Amino acid sequence: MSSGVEAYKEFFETNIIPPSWKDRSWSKEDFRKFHQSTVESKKALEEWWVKWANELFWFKKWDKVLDDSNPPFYRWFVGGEINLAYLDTDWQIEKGRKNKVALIWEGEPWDETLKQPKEVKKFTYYDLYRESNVISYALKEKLGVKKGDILTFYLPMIPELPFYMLAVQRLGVGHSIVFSGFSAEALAARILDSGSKIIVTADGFYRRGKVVSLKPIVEEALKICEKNGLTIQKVIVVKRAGIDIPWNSERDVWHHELISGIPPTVKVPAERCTESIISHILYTSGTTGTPKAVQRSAGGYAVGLYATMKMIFDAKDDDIFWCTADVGWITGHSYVVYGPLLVGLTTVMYEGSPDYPEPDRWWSIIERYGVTIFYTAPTAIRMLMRFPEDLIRRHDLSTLRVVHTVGEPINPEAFNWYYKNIGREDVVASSTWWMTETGHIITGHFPGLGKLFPLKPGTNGYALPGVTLEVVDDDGNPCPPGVRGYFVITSPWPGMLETLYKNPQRYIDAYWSRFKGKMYFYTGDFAVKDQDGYVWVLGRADDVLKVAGHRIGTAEIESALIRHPAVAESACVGKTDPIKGQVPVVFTVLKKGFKPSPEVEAEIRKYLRATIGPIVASDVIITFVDSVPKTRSGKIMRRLLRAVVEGATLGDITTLEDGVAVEEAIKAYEAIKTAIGEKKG
Ligand code: 6R9
Repeated sequence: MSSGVEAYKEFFETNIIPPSWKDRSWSKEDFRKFHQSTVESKKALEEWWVKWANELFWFKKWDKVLDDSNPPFYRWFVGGEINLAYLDTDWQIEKGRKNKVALIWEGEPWDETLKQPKEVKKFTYYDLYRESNVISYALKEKLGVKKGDILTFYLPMIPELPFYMLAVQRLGVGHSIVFSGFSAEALAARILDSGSKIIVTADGFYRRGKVVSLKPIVEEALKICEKNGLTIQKVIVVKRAGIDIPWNSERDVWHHELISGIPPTVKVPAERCTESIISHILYTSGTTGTPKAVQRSAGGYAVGLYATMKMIFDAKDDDIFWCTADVGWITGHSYVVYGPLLVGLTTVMYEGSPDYPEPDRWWSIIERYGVTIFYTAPTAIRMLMRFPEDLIRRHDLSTLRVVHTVGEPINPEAFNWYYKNIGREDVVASSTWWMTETGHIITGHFPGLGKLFPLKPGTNGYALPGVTLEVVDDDGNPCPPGVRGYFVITSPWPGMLETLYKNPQRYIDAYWSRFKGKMYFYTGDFAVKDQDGYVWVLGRADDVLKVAGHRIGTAEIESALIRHPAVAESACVGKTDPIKGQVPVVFTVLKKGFKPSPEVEAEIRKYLRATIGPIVASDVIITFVDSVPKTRSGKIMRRLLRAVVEGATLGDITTLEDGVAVEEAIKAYEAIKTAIGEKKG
């Protein structure tokens, strides 16, 4: 095989529906050559993605595959007209999937007598099409929503969330989904930044056997918006929990009332969306106190999702696909909703917690629907690993053939447990690396690859064909195998973010300015490549944590804490946790007049719950200190604090901080050790 282009042709011809894990025959050399060709030739890279793009339905094909004339503002499939809702419903119906189940939804409440969930709803592609058309109609005709608007969804895991997502896509309207575990303040900040005038929420939902109410949080958030000059036009409320909620009759409308009277057969034409139309924005944490909104359009995103559904998950027509992520995060956007529907699968959505009523709920779901492809997070695996394996053996998991993970590094022990107990050592399994910014999976082991590149527990495998990656040093030069460096993506890929919403400068600064003279996308992660070319992502290189799979910046926690009346100063770092991956530790200095006590601690925790949200607040470790160690120029000695919480020895830490004398580091180390020791004592 001479050129990369030929290699990709062969790969493509034999892999459009990739053969299973076991019976692949294409060679390692071809694969490597193809990869090399995409690094060396823009043409080969573009041709590869065009092959995938040609598989999709476009109202009008693109004029240009990749516009890279104004980096880093890359644009894919320029001039192409596409619609995500059309692809996910209309197009599937055209392909004969009208009566196929598109979505299986299971509510959390459990019937103890019948030993089954109390509510299961199944929606065919036609149902999905009708439900979303009715909503599109209501939004357009009753509320005047139009192309280019952005709506905020603060919804739990209920079917109306995908309905609304598809409804706005149909209109060429963007969504900004805020994870329902976020607090009123976090929600308000996101609404204010996006300028959304319409919010879609629910009265409440079920979690661990309890009703969690959402509407009061929205109410509080809207007060904050009001104070900041943003008046919300409409709050649409889905009735899920049937609980009493605060109500503003001028502003609020029940979802069922909004759509009442609209014929179920109503059809709203799908808008033709070019790369200039925002399909969604999604807030994610960075290294400052303010979250940033990743922005992308539909075309490139759809191509990336389609390709990864086929390549990584080996999607076949009869697959039942279950990604356990919350739709409020990118993993849920891409692999609960848009991706699986794009390839015509049945996607499963579960409302509640994995351990309710017992820790075998997930395994029962796999059995109940015959799930064939399962996608989850290491933190959940580590949590479920603690329970007796009998809980798994009670259920028939033999339908599973692909089981991947995402969200954080997976330790070999957890991987092996997952592969053995859930995958029965007879599946494709890997840790797929990607992020909110990439839109879709970037690395992973995939069907057809296993024979060429044997699985190694804990690795992230290879870059997806068509994606070029590197592990580099401070100057942007490749690190030799086995040497830790910064993980970068060296050329544009289709699902990439296009900018940060209303903040192009931050987009340049946060992602594209790390390596002088090189247009590399800086992921913020540390990684190593091994001798065989496998990537191992080790964790974040910046001040961003992954707490039970949830991404949160230490600066966000600090900037929330500093507003608490008792707090003079704080420094937050991550600590390794055997289940959650990481937990935040905050070194807190109290103001004069306040003394460390369990009451103050509880008060601060409550405050974090209100400002950031319950997920992070319940895991945070609060440590009171008299001062936080700083360099002479006033910077917090974060690396030292990190080392201290990880139990490093004095010898390890003296060289850690730039510009800090050894004696200073020792002094700071001892002071902080004493402070922690006293607390423990
Ligand atoms: C999809 C998602 C992104 C960060 C990323 C990295 C970590 C994700 C990983 C992984 C090791 C994997 N991460 N997948 N680390 N192995 N398979 O999680 O998006 O929430 O934006 O987080 O998650 O640190 O930079 P997001």
